[in-house]
Amino acid sequence: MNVSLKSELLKRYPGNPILTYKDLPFNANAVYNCGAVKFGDEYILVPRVEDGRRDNKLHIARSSDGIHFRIEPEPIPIAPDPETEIWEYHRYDPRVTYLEGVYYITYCAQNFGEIVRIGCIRTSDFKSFERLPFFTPPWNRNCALFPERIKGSYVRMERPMNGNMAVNLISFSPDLIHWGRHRIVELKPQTWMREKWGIGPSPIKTPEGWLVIIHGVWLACNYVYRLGVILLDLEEPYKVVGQCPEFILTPREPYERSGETIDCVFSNGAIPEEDGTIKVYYGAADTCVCLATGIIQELIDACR
Ligand code: M1P
Repeated sequence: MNVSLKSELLKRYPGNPILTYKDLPFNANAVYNCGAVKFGDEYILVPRVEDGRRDNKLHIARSSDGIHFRIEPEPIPIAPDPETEIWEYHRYDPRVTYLEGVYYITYCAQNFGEIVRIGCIRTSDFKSFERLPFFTPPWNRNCALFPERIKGSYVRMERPMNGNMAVNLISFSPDLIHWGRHRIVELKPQTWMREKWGIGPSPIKTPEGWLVIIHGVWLACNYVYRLGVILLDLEEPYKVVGQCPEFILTPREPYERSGETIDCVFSNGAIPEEDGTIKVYYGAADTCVCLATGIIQELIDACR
């Protein structure tokens, strides 16, 4: 039986947007898609900041309530890739994963040749950052680490691409350096995500599976980016054990429909709370940072 949701499962914070270019003390074009994590009592966002040249950098923003953030004016200092010494000039779509006592930030690294691949830095204090060698080969733009090893291996979901052709994989590693045993994520694409889809924030462990917020793209007159949710098997995470057939957030508000990219909600950061709710931070129209909240059990039930 087809059961429809009564409404989208994510509810917008009425004070959206929560971060814009006006929150920076310099000429910036936009502040959007951010990683998110709880660090002690502090909420930390890692937003994508597009400066006055439209070059993209990663910054840190801090908050005590998860709503009102103070963004640090200096970007995260990131050294060149330790093996090739390549220093990319665009860094975007950071995803933060707390793994074995360390915070890993995977991000899109794009250099002058416009080659995009995944870079990775790690930190334990959000003050100093260590860079790992390039995390993927070229042509990969969506990658998040799982927050724990599965059967002894580190795990990530990644999306290598060939133009607009993209495939989502689960890959395994013994050491966070060498990756293999790639398995395609067995998802049945829905109409609203038929062009492509990809991982959003780092997966969240629940008793019923890994809860993964995704984005999906539909081509109308333009690409329309929406959010959805799936549930992956705890032991074999390339197996989809649940999938909400409907989107859980679609561009409706003016700040989501108009901006650098029209009709776009895109999330790569979410924070589960102890009361069973989840804060989902999302970029709206590739222009500003917004907040929506949901109830974790409702998201799981919708996948079932
Ligand atoms: O412009 C929409 C999004 O496009 C890219 O996402 P994807 O590769 O998944 O289509 C990214 O540049 C993302 O930052 C952006 O919001």
